[in-house]
Amino acid sequence: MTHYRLHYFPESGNSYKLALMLTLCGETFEPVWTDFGGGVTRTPEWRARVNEMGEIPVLEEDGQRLTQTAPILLRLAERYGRFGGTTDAERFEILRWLFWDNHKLTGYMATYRYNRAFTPSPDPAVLAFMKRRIDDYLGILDAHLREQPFAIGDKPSIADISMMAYLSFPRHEAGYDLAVSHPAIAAWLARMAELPGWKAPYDLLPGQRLHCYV
Ligand SMILES: N[C@@H](CCC(=O)N[C@@H](CS)C(=O)NCC(=O)O)C(=O)O
Repeated sequence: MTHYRLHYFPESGNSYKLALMLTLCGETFEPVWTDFGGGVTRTPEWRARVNEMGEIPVLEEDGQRLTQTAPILLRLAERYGRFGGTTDAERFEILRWLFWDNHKLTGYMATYRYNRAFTPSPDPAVLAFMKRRIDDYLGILDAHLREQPFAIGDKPSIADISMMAYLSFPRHEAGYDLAVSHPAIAAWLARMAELPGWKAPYDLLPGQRLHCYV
């Protein structure tokens, strides 16, 4: 049986992607709370010892350290035979949405939410720039989900797990009331929350939290 250790901090949606995937696959993991707010991931020691890319999350599998959620999700999907699609066409679609999520939706939403909620005086111009981008991405995702229940059709996949992560935190953090602004996304999040074993981010990622300014 694989022993998983997840290096995380509670506000990290990227960590939630892996915690949720493991949980939905019936696995447990040892939580390794990391002082992201205190800057530990910026230290040369942490980068040398844990992740040269300076990023959370890191998933240890029996001591082997893995980083980057997309390839990790693909690996877990293959290992557990869950959420990975069954045809070449589905696997292509999963990759397509995973890349889009990493580059666009998560890429901007994670930075926007962190700046907006967890830094003391964010630059309003920077926030406005990022929000314009996110509004576009949420519109794209909402339109996609008006046509189908999940990212790649009628079954949930790791593309859904990846894209939903940052949209699953309490709404005051990013400031979007998705039920009002993007109802197809809100309905999709509700469908995902019905999966057996589903848990909300702060229930899966315990420990000391960052100060929230909003
Ligand atoms: N593409 C990476 C993104 C990881 C990431 O950006 N993590 C954030 C915390 S949730 C981080 O460590 N950011 C540090 C930085 O950008 O300097 C993944 O999917 O694992």
